[in-house]
Amino acid sequence: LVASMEQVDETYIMVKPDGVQRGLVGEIISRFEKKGFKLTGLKLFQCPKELAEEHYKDLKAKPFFPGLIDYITSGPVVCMAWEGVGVVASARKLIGSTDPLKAEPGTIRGDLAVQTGRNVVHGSDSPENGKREIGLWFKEGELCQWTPAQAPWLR
Ligand code: 3AN
Repeated sequence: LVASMEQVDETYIMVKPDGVQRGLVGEIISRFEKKGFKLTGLKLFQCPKELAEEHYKDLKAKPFFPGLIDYITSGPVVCMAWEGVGVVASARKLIGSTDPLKAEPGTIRGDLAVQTGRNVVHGSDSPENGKREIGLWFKEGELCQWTPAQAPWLR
C-alpha cells in the first residue's frame, strides 16, 4: 500500500448557498465519497457575516468582495472536512476552475454551474489553508477522527 506512506492532508469543502438551494448537496458529497476520501466533519450552517469576511480575507480588496459576502451569507451552506492523501489538490481537480464556463465537463463546476459568482462549491487551495479553514468553520467537538472497521481502502 504505497498510499499509506504518503502525507495525509485535510481540506475544507463547502456547498455554497446556490448549491444547497438547487438541491445539489447529495451530488456534491457523493463525488468526494466516490473518489475515496474520508469525511471527518459535516454540518448545515448559516454563516455570519464576520466569518465570511474572515474566510475570504485575502479577497478583501477585490471589487466583487461585498457581493461575495452577501452571496455566502444569503442562506445555509454545507460545511465539510475531508481527509486523504493529496486531498487538497485532488478536490480542486474534482471541483474544476473558478469560472464554471472554463471548468472541464466531469468536474463539479463544469457539470453543475455557469457563473463565477454562483459556482456552487468551495475547496481549500493549500494544505495550510485546509487546516486554517477547518479550524475556522468547525468547533473541535464537531469533527470525527475515525478508522473504517473493515475497509482498508479508506484511510
Ligand atoms: P476558488 O473558489 O476557485 O478558489 P478564488 O479563491 O479565486 O477561487 O475565489 C473565491 C471565490 O470568490 C470564488 N469561489 C467565487 O465565488 C468568488 N469570485 C472569484 N472571482 C470572482 C469574480 N471575478 N467575480 C465574482 N466572484 C468571484
